[in-house]
Amino acid sequence: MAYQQLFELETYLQAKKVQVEAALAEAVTLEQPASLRQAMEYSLLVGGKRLRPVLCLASCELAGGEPRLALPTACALEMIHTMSLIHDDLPAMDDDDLRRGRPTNHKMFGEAMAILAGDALLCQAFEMVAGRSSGVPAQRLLAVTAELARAAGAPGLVGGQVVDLDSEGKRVPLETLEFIHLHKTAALLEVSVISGALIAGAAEALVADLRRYARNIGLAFQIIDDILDVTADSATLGKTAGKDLLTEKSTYPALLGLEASRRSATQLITAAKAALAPQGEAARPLLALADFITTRNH
Ligand code: GRG
Repeated sequence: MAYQQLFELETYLQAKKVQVEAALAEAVTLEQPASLRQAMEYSLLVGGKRLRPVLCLASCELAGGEPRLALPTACALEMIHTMSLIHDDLPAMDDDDLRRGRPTNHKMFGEAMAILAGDALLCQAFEMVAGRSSGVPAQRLLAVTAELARAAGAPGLVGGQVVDLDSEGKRVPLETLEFIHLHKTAALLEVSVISGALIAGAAEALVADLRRYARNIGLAFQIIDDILDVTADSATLGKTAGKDLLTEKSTYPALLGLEASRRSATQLITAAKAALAPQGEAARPLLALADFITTRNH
């Protein structure tokens, strides 16, 4: 990527991230129980690249919408993502002590509170869309709600996580691995992109192009995540590195090797960018975000 483009992306990402962080800081309005609020905000407010909300805002903009109107949905996406990380880190699942450079939620507040803080964030996500998105036509919010529920639930993250857990300690075929990645990771990235466009009232053809873009970046994102688990250290990742090898997880690097995995990720990003070719210059932020996925180091 040219220096100028990289610089612009950093400025763009930073500006959007600041907007999202400000909205998230005000989102949890719960007063009692204070302990629950503390556990929710602990995981929601510190750290994270905020990639999903930024994708949502960028896609809303591309579709000609006002990003301000997509901000509650952007927060909802980060809430669902955060709750999935809290639950993923639990002893019953990946059993991790470190997340976003800090002790995991259950290490800080105990397992019961971590489960409940995750539950509360999931429910609040739907409230953000259905109850705090003034100015957006109800029909569009209904479509976003349905997409979000599918992406988070059994046909998305939950289903992907079930197959992921079931695959531990086994060598699964590439199709199973792709199923896991598409459900556990790509589904939420897909709805991040699609929801922004739906809020803007995008035409079906654009939604279809964005879906193709999103599925490709989603799969590439998880492949890069697998690669970083092998090549980066815990301090850079903010979570325990080398965990996949330790738990004998099937990953792209384990099945294909590092070089072939990198090639796969690059091909997917190329396909993602091709899907947005009809949008011309207006797609630049989403194209730059696609590049960011392969060049990121954490
Ligand atoms: C959603 C109802 C519901 C339940 C959750 C636990 C679970 C079911 C699913 C696990 C999903 C999971 C943890 C997938 C991994 C996705 C992934 C690559 C996360 C890392 O995302 P980054 O790098 O993290 O964007 P930051 O910290 O930057 O936000």
